[in-house]
Amino acid sequence: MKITDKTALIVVDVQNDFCPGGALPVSAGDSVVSILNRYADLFVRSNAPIYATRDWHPENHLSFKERGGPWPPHCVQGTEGAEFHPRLTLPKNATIISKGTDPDREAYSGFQGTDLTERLKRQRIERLFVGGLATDYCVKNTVLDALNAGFETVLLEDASRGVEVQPGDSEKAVEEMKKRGASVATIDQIDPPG
Ligand code: VGL
Ligand code: ZN
Repeated sequence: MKITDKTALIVVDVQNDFCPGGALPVSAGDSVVSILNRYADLFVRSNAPIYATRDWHPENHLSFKERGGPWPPHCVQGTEGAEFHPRLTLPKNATIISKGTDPDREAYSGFQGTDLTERLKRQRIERLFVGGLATDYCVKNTVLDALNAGFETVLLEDASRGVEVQPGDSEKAVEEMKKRGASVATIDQIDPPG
């Protein structure tokens, strides 16, 4: 698989709260960091754009338990938990997409309530490589929305981990993404740049 200037990398929600020690930890969530750094390096060397989404909730977000939602408070704007993992090395020109900022709306997908589609179309991007946290929520919804928006979409399986509220949720999510037309890749399948 080749990275061209029509390919973008979407790094999904690699934030402290989704890593061990955070408010809504994904088991071994931090294990995606070093592999995503390798993907990011390949994209930089290929002059291909990198986007990083972040869950960026107000304090009173409807997904939080005190408002009847399913989750403990997490990724509250301006807190350390909402920061990207300290070992994630994104280039300075990476585009950050904040989502879930409306207190009254859930937004698992990086496309929901953001200008991500317009930005990608403006850059003439045709294919997306998507990895991060969590496979069974934000990665899944981002991949499905990408397919709906007409992008050829590749799930980076070695760079994604799930919350697994129920065991097997990640595997189910991967099956659903594939059924809807996503392909799946690992880093050994990417052609070296140049
Ligand atoms: C996510 C649960 C709640 C995610 C975000 O990034 O997958 N999961 N908010
Ligand atoms: Zn959230």
